[in-house]
Amino acid sequence: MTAGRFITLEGGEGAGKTTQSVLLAEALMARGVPVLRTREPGGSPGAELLRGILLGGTVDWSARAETLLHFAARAEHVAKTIQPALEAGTWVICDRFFDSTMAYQGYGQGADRGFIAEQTRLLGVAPALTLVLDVGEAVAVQRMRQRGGDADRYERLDAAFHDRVRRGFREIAAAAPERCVLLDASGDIQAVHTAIMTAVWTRLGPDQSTDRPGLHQPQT
Ligand code: T5A
Repeated sequence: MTAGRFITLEGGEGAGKTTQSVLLAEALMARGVPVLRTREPGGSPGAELLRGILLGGTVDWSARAETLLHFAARAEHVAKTIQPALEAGTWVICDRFFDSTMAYQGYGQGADRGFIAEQTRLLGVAPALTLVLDVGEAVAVQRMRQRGGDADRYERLDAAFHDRVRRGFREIAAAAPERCVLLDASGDIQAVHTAIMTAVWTRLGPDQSTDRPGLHQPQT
């Protein structure tokens, strides 16, 4: 049994992560790759409980407590969902992971970034590839409007917060080029999907390693 591959999608609100994770999963499955799509916060029963607290609650958490709640949810998600899938040879596509904690709690809310980096190290699991979807504020606002629904605790924060989050993601991507690909996600859905398939093929295609399921060159 070959180990699966772990891919995360990151970026600010309305960047198109959910839309693109669905398309990526479909494209990989069409090539015969077993795929599990999941998300954070959440992705396992315990982590989904914490998601409700983090997104819907009214508590004004200290930045460090909020960081640890995200890492508690993540530890549960890794143990119950991500690790077993990878060990079974399934590719895991995750909508947000530890970079979101660095961007939102670290850059956005002012939590100690060294503390977040240490929690990240202690987690002991890292994606093989992180696709960081980048869009400007005007596009993000328009897409959020289009998506509809009630705004969660983070979506209600002001433009300056979301600007810090965006800067955070760009700096995270620049500091880890071996893992991250920063993509301009302001184009149409198909254009962004094509850029994602190119990144996945380039980073995780068959020439890059011998211990993964076959990934055939994308036609998109
Ligand atoms: N959080 C999370 C933290 O603070 N710390 C953490 O550690 C973690 C893990 C999660 C919140 O939690 C915070 C960050 C978040 O605020 P969520 O509900 O999971 O909340 O929110 P998001 O991940 O931000 O999901 P969104 O739906 O807001 O954004 P997506 O998934 O990036 O966007 P998507 O795909 O839903 O698209 C939005 C709309 O735009 C359209 C879609 O059809 C949809 O209507 N769209 C496009 N339109 C035109 N062109 C394109 N290229 C388009 N792509 C999508």
